[in-house]
Amino acid sequence: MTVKLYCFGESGNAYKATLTLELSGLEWEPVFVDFFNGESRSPAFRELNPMGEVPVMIDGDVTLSQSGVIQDYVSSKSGKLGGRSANERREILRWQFWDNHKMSSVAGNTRFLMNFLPEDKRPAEVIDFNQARLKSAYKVLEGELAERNWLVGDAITLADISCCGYLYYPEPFGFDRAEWPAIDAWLTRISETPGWKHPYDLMPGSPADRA
Ligand SMILES: N[C@@H](CCC(=O)N[C@@H](CS)C(=O)NCC(=O)O)C(=O)O
Repeated sequence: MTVKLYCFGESGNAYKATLTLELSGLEWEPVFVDFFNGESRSPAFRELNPMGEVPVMIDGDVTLSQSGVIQDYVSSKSGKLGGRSANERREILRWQFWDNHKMSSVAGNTRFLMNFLPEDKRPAEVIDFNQARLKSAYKVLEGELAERNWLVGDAITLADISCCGYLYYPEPFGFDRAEWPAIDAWLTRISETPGWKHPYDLMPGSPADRA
């Protein structure tokens, strides 16, 4: 059965789920959510996910939200990307929680404020505050990746896919690859994984559609 993944191209959280699906080899298809016209706030979408968030996955009678949980489901089902031991699995979870809390949520909000809000509504102080928080997160990531090729173990895992969720997007949000050499090399390594795709090539919808 084909897994359905509710997503839109601009969503780094959906990218984590779709890239995991793509690299896992499971059969899947995207279902476009018209986020910028309010679809994720509609009653129909809230039926699907009362949290009102993208991504959502449906596989037969299993419906899941939260990118990390979808990643975990896909990894369990495919036997891929989930680490080689219980210890590695816990390490992956550490990175997923850290990413969701300290990096992706701040990156996603900052990118939204800087690019998708009308210019006269962009709150400069909030953006500055968020960018300082992000810099601390990049420092953590840079420090770890200066020591090794992958966040957990010796191969790409869900941890890498979670943490890279926002880092390939071209819209500015306070991340410049050139300033972070270990992160830069790691992003290149991930993008050289067979089957890798850029978010705008993997999911429907991009800023170009709304230009
Ligand atoms: N922790 C969640 C975050 C999901 C999330 O914030 N998704 C955004 C799109 S990238 C969303 O749907 N936001 C709607 C809202 O916050 O109202 C995950 O990893 O799936």
